Amino acid sequence: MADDKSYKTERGNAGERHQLATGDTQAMTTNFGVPISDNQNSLKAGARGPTLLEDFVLREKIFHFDHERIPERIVHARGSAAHGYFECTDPIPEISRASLFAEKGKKTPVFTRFSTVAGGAGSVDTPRDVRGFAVKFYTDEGNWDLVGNNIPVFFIQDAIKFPDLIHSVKMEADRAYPQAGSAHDTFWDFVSLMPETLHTLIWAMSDRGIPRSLRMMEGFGVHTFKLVNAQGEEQFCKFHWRPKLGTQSFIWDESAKAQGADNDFHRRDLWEAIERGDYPEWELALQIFDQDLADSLPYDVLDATKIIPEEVVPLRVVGRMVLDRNPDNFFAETEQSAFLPSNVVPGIDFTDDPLLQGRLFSYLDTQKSRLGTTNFHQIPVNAPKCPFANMQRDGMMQTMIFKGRANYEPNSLNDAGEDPGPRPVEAGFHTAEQRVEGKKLRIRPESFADHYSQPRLYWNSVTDNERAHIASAITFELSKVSLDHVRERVLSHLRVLHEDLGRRVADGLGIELPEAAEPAKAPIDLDVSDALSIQKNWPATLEGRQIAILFDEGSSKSEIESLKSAVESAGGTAMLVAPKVGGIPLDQGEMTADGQLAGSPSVLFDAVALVLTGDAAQKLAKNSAAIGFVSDAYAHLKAIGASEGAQALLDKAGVEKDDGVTDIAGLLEAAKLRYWDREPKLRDLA
Ligand code: HDE
Repeated sequence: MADDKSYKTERGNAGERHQLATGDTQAMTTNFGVPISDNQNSLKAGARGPTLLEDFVLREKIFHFDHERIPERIVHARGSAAHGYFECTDPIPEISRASLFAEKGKKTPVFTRFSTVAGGAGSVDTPRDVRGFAVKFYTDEGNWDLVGNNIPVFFIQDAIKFPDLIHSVKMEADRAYPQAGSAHDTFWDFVSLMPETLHTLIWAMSDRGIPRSLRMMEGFGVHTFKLVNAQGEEQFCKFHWRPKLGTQSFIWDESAKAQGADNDFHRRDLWEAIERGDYPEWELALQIFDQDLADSLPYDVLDATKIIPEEVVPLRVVGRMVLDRNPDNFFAETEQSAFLPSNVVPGIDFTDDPLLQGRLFSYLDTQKSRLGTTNFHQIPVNAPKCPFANMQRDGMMQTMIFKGRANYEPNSLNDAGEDPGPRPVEAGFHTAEQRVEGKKLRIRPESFADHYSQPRLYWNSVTDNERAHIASAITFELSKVSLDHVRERVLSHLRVLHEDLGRRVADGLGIELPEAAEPAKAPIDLDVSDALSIQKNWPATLEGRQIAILFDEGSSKSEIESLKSAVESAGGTAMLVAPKVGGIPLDQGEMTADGQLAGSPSVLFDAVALVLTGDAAQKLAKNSAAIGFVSDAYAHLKAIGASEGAQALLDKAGVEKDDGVTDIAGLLEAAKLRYWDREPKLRDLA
């Protein structure tokens, strides 16, 4: 066989060549700017011969590819982010001199990343987990990173326990499963040995652990921080993000099925909302209080396992965050973004919360192993948008070219007419003054000892249905635990938290309720806080909701079109679903669908409409995807609006009439809610 013959495809075996001049910005080049003439074939000795080491085009391309991945975050590896702005709506210069709070209407750019905690970067979006809620404010006095979660408390009180907590929840060390889930021995072993985890645990086991959308989650700074004004006066502060769309959640079966239907459910939802101009929005609200108030509370404000109920210290809304731009490049921006709780600006300061103090070290440190260089602050997403200058020099991947000799401070090079470089300024960051004295001790303060009162407060504050979800979630997770003594120890704590919870989980598992644990400090009953419940505060709105309209041959075109436009004018989105996506003949003309029935199950939507003729419904009553579409919508407590013809499908799916099951006209109202009362008819809850 001749070794210099090549075959010709339509475009030629060298792929498409463009008539571009060398140096044109569209010309493909190597990383060093050498124009590339052929991006299809490596350089060989003869057409079928060995590839030559000399091929710098091939070697550079493969070399770069081989090193494309960087270590994923040890926690919060899976995340999605967007750009936007913070707008101050109620300035608070008397409380904080932070520039973003200075004037009404002032806008500060932000980059916000949401994440799950336990799963790897390629894991799914909807497991039961805490969600990260990290906001980088590019203020004009430097970057402030508010690195929070969607749950206002944390599992542990002291940073020294963090590696243990995370080791226990991540996939088990020998078998490398489960991925992205807490329903396994090691996690429950750890939490049962550390009752301080109980408060966050009950939040995570509630519907807070399965948010419907990243756009429908609250966010919390978790720790108590300090705000400092220009006179140096300080107050304590807890930060809250409140979603404009209200806090909404899945129910467990739905979130588990959403995972199968769409791994990227939350990521896609965020991306698409921003692309269609439906910008997610949150209010920033502050709980501001002083030392006297802190001293009056029956818990310690430095303990990150405690909230201060809104009823005790009300929220003051100071601004809003709008996310209005998707990243241009996931890796460059979302993956390389580095959030550091140690990034504070003048006007914001830390407290002695021992969890926060540990975080101040960890986040800077982790960037070196993740991004590989101390110069990670020069990556565009991490760089401040205000000028920055100091005497730090060199290091791997240095991109800044410093001029002159001034790389130390103080210097007197200006006396010789040279540029002396940056100097510290009086208006710079001053740490809030605080008297510190005491013995060096490796202990927990006694004021951190009560681990049961606040989880009991949570249990007492939510609705009956939410309580049933909590008890069922714990029952489910413990059913996956294989070690009897671990289950028993969990139950012994749940009994102290609330006898009812312990009993319901024991019943759900079918095991005896063990002796109650002996708390270090006896719990007290705190006043119920309605703000803690999702269901008590569920917004009756179509805004942000996705409605599926299932149709088939012969469906009424006008009914579909008028429903779609009514949903959209109420701020929702409507997606057309049919057995086939191509043109489907209707009563008049034809229509294409946005999604095929088998690939668009109802878990992807908040409510469903069935615009079907009697014949179509008869046919679909024999189609498992159609039956599942309806029976899942019903089981997930969603509104179902059905045309008269759809009855055969409703019957087959076992749908019984209730407030959430209406005709098409009634759906617009019904779709604003979920039907919690339906649930006890459908499944056994603990
Ligand atoms: Fe984190 N955490 N964390 N964490 N955390 C990280 O930093 C850590 C804690 C949170 O979207 C890591 O850059 C310690 C509380 C979010 O990039 C790491 C302790 C809260 C994100 C780290 C905590 C959080 C992280 C991994 C106990 C809520 C994702 C990658 C002392 C207030 C940020 C990274 C993003 C990420 C350490 C506890 C929230 C390893 C040691 C409490 C939202 O540095």
